[in-house]
Amino acid sequence: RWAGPTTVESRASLPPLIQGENVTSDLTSSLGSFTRAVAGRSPESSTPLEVWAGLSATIVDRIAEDWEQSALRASAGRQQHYFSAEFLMGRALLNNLTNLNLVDDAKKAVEAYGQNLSDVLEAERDAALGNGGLGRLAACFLDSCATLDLPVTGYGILYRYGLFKQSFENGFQHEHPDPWMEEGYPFVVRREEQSRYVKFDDMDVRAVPYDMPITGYGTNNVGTLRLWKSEPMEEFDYDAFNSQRFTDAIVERERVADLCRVLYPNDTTYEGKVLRVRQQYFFVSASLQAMVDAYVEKHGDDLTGFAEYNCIQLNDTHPVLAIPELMRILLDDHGMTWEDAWEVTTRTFAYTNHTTLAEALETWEYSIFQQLFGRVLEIVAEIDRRFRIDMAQRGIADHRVDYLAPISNGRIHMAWIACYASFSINGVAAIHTNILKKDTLQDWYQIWPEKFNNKTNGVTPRRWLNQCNPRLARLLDKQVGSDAWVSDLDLLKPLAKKVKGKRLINELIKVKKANKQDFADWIEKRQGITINPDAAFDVQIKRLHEYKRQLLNAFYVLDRYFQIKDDPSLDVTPSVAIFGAKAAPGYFRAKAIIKLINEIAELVNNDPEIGDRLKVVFIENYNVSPAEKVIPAADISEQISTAGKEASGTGNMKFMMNGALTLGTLDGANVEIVDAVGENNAYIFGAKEEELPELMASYDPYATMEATPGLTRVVNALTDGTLNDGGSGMFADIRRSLLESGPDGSDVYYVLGDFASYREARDRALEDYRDEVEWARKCWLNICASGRFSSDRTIRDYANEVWHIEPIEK
Ligand code: 4GP
Repeated sequence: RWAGPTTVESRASLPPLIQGENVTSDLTSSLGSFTRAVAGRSPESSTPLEVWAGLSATIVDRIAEDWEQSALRASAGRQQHYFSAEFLMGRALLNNLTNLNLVDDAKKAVEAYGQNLSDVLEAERDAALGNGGLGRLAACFLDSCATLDLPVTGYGILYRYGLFKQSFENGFQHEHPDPWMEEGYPFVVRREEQSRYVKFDDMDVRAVPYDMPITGYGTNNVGTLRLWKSEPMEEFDYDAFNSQRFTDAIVERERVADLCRVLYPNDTTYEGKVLRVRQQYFFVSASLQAMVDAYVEKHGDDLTGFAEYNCIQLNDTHPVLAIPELMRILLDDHGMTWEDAWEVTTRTFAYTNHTTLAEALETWEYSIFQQLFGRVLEIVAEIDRRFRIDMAQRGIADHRVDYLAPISNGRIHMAWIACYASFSINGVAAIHTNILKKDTLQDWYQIWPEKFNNKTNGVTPRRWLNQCNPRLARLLDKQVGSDAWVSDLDLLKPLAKKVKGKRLINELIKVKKANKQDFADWIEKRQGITINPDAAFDVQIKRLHEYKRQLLNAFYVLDRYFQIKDDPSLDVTPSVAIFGAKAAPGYFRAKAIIKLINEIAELVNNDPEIGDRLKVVFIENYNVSPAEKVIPAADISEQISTAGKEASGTGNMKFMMNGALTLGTLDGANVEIVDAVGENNAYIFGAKEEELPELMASYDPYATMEATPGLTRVVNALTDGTLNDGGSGMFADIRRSLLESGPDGSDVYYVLGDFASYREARDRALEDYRDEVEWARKCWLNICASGRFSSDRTIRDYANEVWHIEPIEK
């Protein structure tokens, strides 16, 4: 097993947050007790997973009282509630140990039983309750809220199966269920007494909350993520069971359990869509009931003041049903008038959009609402009726009103409901918010410019620097003189002036080298691939989507392969192209690109003539934990989406923080990264967002391919027998998508158009990489300029400008 140092080192110089007579011996004895209780045997003979469970329970035991107190204090004033269908949390134990500064004590405690902390930490499964971007963002946000002592609670769903596990079979992606908490998960606590009932027209279910403590760094404030689980109203039909109708007795149970079974069930079928809408309603209804009950308990049954004390952020459109549901609760359960209820509702909700792709905005068939909840549909219809009157009074043309109405063409438009009812609408990077204003949400912007604001994303420097890159963290401690930068990343800014320091830069080089060696060891053990740690690690990790253009990256690799084949003595900077990506199970072309990259890896990695000059690694089952391994080891950060398509990106920020240089288009937060670090410290290429409409109007992909040296050979390799798609026709489909005209062809993501400029920029980066010291200087400047991309900054902005909440008094 890999036992590299990146997972277990901490800075012993800091006093442990939890004071005690003797932290280590306390911890050792609790670890012994909890492990024995979990495993039913001595810690010495327990498995690493059992010791993990014991240690995790020990941590929950330690923070229990702080958690209780924090919840009490938070409920005293105005609170913020973060509604999200996804929370991509990753592992919890090391994060909590680091926040509580207990890593060293835990190491000793575990060793006292002859176990190894590294193995114990590696035994934990990722809580992958999210697909990617917006789910991981939600997880970073919770970390920042806890660290900043803000009264914020997250609400979501306790999926039994998180994001599918990915395996490669013959280079093809296969999906497998991920029963992440089947073997026990101490970081969620069932709160039976807080259960609520959620009513659908065709079934009633019990919603039982499982609360997860969210520790912050350097604070005893502990926040909460509340994940709802669906359970039947009654355990099972006893009569049916008694009369030997066993199946009947459990069918209803299973139907209810289905509700929370998987993250994003396949919604290409009608049944899948019904299930998804059911999930969405389930968690927002339960969450709102709990919030309203808490309000009534404190302030009495008059709910007109609800929005003074509560604000809800809608993480994309998935929780938008909360809008009609709050209306329903206020009207039906609390007897408010429509006007009063609408006033409360429109002062409660704020909406974050995460995509510029209009086709990604959720709409649902009217009939789904009819089937699931007639009353909610009635309320949506009334919102729609009043919306139309409201718009007519504002003099908005009929066809526009029709387009923007909550109900049109037999569908319910979730984003339009969100835009109408929310007091704040934000994008997630400056360029994205501008695109929303001028394009995706332009009508709304014209009517309500004051609702629009930008909140550029951020990532938590706790997990994404302090925890995943302890070597760099120690170097920063030394330079700052303390660990204060961990909760105030702007403290790195003045360090930029040290960029000429030879000793410092040499230390940085050493840190990166050691991280790369760790990654090389890890991937060798995990997937049996040997890579040279001195080669440039060029990394693209993110969901597989055509707009993210993994294909462009793959084409570069193939082109370089052919160049070396043409001239076997070609002197190029050795590099490793590292990929990590999952494709949505029903997204054929994304899966084709995965197969393609795996085929290219086969071709390149097994050709002795290529040697160390070029290698391709595809990290199987990419998730939060593998990201923590590869990001600290990266030299080049691939952020190469078609300009205007990536709302923000957050991986780009994690790489920057860890001293990798961005190779990217002027898209999403790349724009702000370049602004922060300067053009000379990043590699920018490709068509700009404002240029693309004109370029696309006269774009001829075929002619572009032919005019770009080497490109025809690369594209032809898809179908000329160089690469084998196993008879699936996948590679021919990719080729068609680039070269054929028509709505599904024409290279809409401009892969061929940007190829030449991408190749030039990547070549230049690899050339520059040869000058180790100059390269490291650029890395240092990136690290020092990354403060703007801490999620602490983002959360402060939300707290001050949207949520209007204050840190809780301690
Ligand atoms: C993602 C965006 O694609 C990404 O650019 C952004 O950084 C992230 O949200 C967080 O804001 N969108 C999604 C999604 O995850 O499901 O639309």
